Amino acid sequence: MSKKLLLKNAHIEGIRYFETYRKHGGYEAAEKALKMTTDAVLEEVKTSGLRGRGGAGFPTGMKWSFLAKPEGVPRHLVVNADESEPGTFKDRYLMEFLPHLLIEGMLISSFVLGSNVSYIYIRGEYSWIPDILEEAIEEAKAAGFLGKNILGTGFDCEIYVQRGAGAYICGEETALLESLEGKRGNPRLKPPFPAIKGLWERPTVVNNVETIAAVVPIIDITGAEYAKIGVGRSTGTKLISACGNINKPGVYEIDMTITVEEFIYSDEYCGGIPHGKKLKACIPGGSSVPIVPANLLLKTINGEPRYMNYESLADGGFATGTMMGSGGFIVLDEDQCVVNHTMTLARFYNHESCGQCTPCREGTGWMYKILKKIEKGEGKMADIDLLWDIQRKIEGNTICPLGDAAAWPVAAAIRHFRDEFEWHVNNPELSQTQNYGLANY
Ligand code: L3W
Repeated sequence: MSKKLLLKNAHIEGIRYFETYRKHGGYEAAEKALKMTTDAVLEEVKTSGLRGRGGAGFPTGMKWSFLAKPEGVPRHLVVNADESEPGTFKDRYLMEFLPHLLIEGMLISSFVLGSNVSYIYIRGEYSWIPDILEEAIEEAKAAGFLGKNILGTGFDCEIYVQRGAGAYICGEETALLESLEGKRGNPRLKPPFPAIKGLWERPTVVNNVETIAAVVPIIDITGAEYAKIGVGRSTGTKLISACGNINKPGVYEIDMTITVEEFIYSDEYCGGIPHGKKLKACIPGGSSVPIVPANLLLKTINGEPRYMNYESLADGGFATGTMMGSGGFIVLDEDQCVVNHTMTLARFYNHESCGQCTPCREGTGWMYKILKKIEKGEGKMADIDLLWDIQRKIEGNTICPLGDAAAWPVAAAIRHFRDEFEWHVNNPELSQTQNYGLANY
């Protein structure tokens, strides 16, 4: 059974409220941290090996140590709660059920970073959550854990919640900052990174909700103990939002030593595939990461079991591996059609492209049109090669990773499931009424 650090108290009735949260040890990590020096707390986070939980897996302690500290310039912590990646819904769970865990993590992180004004930027579609967060902020303030001179340390901190307006691109950190400044959410060129020039050109750390929440158990049990959980550079626990063709969709906290097979089939997690169907493929890290067929999902190319961690999921590179990403675990059974699935994603990325970069603006629409044609049985073999060519010309040629995110699912689908694309081309009549999965198993 995986160790629980973030969700250990999630089942307690009323844990959303300050009084109950406090009764179960809430804000004790903040009390401990605010008695330490900021350098000592930073050291704990570095020792923990915590990596960004939003998708990139960048070491959190290293990001914090990059924060510029020019004299007299305010610095900010911005929590990225714009969770819009298809298949990803773990931050929603944390904010809805454990808002004080996020607020406490923000207090500790703001203290280390010297941020007196910190923000939560939340996707507009999570329309009911800002009220929950604002209520928690008010409660924390009333108890002296936010506001002026917190716990008599002389440290001041305010937290504000800002709602987005429904654009996926605003989950990209620089687009998020543009939006937070009141502008259209177009990504900025990096460098300079936000740690140097972020919100209103001030040094800013942008971290995912789960990353900041994880700071609480790190301080609680110490960075060294946190680093003992998991394996290699995949330390601590990770939230996985599991969906698709599984018996028990939901949010699971795993330590990163379990195998993919155990995660899909064990009753503790996904509980297997409904109606005894066969596993066809999985996208383990949210829609942006490459789809992997069952044979490469359960085992690596060397025949080793594949584990639910950053390194094992990526083993073999894009040719045979995938990515941990945001932990949005999407399972496809034998009845699903990869062409149809890829087309749906292509439509999403085309709709969400901000339009700044030509390869993404034009390429995502072009890919969607070709995929639609193939899926309807109106495609030619040459269209499959054209699709491959277009995705290659998008990848790496855009300001932000949305271009890559649109290209990778197409590349992986063609690489691993070319036979399905060819089936649609070779069976135009069947394509109009059936999908590949149902017709071939
Ligand atoms: C200072 C340097 N800071 C890097 C910082 C940088 C950022 C972090 C990671 O994309 C991925 C994307 C999606 N000095 C620095 C530095 N940093 N070098 O480190 O940076 P980067 O560029 O590797 O990634 P990113 O731009 O943050 C995120 C993938 O995640 N993804 C996304 C899922 C989306 C959600 C969602 O909707 N919530 O989870 C899923 O896989 O494709 O590749 O902070 O500033 N020298």
